[in-house]
Amino acid sequence: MSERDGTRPTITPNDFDIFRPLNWCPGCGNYQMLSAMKAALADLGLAQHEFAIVFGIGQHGNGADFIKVQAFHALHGRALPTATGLALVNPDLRIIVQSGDGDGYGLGMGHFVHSVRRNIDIAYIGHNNQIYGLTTGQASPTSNQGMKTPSTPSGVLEEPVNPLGVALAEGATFVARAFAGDVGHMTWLFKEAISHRGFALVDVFQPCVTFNKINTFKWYRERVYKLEEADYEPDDRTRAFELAESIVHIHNEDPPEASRIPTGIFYRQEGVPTYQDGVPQLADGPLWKRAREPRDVTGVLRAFA
Ligand SMILES: Cc1ncc(C[n+]2csc(CCOP(=O)(O)OP(=O)(O)O)c2C)c(N)n1
Ligand code: SF4
Repeated sequence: MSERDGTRPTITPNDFDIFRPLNWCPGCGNYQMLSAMKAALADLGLAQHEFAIVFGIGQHGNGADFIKVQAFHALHGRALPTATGLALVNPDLRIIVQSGDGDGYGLGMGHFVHSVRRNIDIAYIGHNNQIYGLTTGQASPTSNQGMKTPSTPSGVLEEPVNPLGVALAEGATFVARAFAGDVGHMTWLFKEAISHRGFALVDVFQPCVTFNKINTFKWYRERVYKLEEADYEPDDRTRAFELAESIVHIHNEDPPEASRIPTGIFYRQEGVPTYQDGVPQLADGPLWKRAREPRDVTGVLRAFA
């Protein structure tokens, strides 16, 4: 079977395997996220040349070495600008970004805000372990208020960043949250986000079993519930914002019944033009297809000699 004769090859999650040792700690939530991504890509039937994944810097970013796809490991906090470049050169590619809470909502927060308001066609997967994993456990922008870490020995002073609220405020057209302990649900959300036209956020609570001893699998499991099972329709931005806002004020010591965490699709809006749709330079097709003739740039170079 081949795409040339009109059929598509069957793709399985194992097609994305790389046979090299993974260096995440045993039990890290990143493993489930990797499995869910492979399952989502296989279910979508995307051939490897049809998409690319850009990773940030952090434990999550090591995923670039653990999945057989066109993967890029961007500078710290710069996964989105790198992905935006790819998306503009080849709008036919499906672009996925995987970034950590420190990488994406700290150093990369400016890029996050502007990518959302552009509605650039990118699926953004946040590895939100509420801690800096790679640099051994400092507080991150999403660490809960009061949390004691090596960088905040008397407790985090400020309220955490609200990635879903920021995305909604900036006009995001797909906003969702997943829990790494539920691979089936997470796979479905990844598929929905990758299929969505426009900026799609899936913020994933991904336990760091080594440096975050508070927001553990057990801690999340006692609190998460699914919006699809709670008679919730993701079509009202104000309601979605209220829901996103309710989670920010959770304190780690709050009992499970007082700190319910919704997962699923908070908000979805179809049919909004993407950034790529409006870029005049793309009106005649992808840039890479038009750059066929070698160009003489010696004159330009001479100007800088
Ligand atoms: C410009 C710059 N500043 C700081 C660092 C150090 N650094 C590397 S990863 C990281 C935090 C990663 O945290 P997060 O994004 O939450 O990823 P995780 O490791 O938890 O997956 C930091 C501060 C760096 N590599 N580059
Ligand atoms: S330090 Fe935390 S985020 Fe990094 S691999 Fe270990 S468990 Fe995962």
